[in-house]
Amino acid sequence: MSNVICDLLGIKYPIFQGAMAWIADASLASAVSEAGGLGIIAAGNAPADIVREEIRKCKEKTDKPFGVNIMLLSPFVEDIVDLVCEEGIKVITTGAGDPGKYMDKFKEHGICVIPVTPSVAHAKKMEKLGCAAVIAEGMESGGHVGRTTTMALVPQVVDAVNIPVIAAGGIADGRGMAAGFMLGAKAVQIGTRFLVANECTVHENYKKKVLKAKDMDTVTTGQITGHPVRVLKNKLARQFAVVEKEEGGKEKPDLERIEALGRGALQRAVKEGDMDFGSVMSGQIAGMVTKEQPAKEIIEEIMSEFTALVKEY
Ligand code: TUI
Repeated sequence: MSNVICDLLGIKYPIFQGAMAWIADASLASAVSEAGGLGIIAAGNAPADIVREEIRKCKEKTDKPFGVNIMLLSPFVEDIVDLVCEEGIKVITTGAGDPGKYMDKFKEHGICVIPVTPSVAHAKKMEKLGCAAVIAEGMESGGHVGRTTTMALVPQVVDAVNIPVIAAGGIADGRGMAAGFMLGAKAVQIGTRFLVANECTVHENYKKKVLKAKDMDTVTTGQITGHPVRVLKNKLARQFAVVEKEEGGKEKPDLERIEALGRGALQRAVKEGDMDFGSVMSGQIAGMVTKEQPAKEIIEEIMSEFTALVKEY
């Protein structure tokens, strides 16, 4: 079966692995790429040396295409842009901003740029910049989120642009994938389900918390900073709620006090397994993620459910 995203990127299945900061490393990305999806290494806010090491490891583990996600709020963004060019990365996704400043450089290096987009206006801008496709990510996702749901965002972005759209946010099985395609997407991006892949190196406590989570267990923190982040409820999330309420009631909220709560919190959860005061980023679909499996099994299960629902894609 032919699919525009598979043809563009040279992959077997139109499934991207979500680029989870400090989590999506060479181990997970190479397993997803080996299984026929697009594995993506998350640069997050890691320095270039760490990301370079993951890129090199990934090249050793697979000869299939894989991508790198550039988180545009990273203090190391310029170094990461140089790095992906030097390393000959063929496809990058971007998150949390506008990659416009770097487009000439990406084009010079023949890199296919696929930004995450939270809105129609942003998606149109990305098309004008010469991006190959966009990932329309609904607020069901884990981590840094926009304000519109996947159900409402995807068809509006599909209608607004002429480049292919990848649906993300709240997708974890073949039904979600089929729904994305019904809305006009040509591929899907899945994060939360890959958190519990065998090859995912996130702390065991993190995996357990995702596996135990129910439908109502996520909240967004940091709303008033303009960078809301979806996480599983814990003591840190409650602290955020208290501090945000206090600061929200002031004429001049101390946003630094809120930013400070989040600083280093993702690594605390991912590396140390601190489920009380770590930031346990996860999508709303966590309640449906109930077993740890190899990435290949996850992809094959999703594809077999999807193809049974949609005979042609
Ligand atoms: O980037 C993500 N998810 C992330 S990044 C991350 S690391 C982080 N940690 C703490 C605070 C902030 C980030 C954890 N999760 N997803 C992609 C995404 N991009 N979601 C939303 C957006 C987005 C938002 C605004 C993309 C573009 C955008 O444009 C605004 C503008 O006007 O440029």
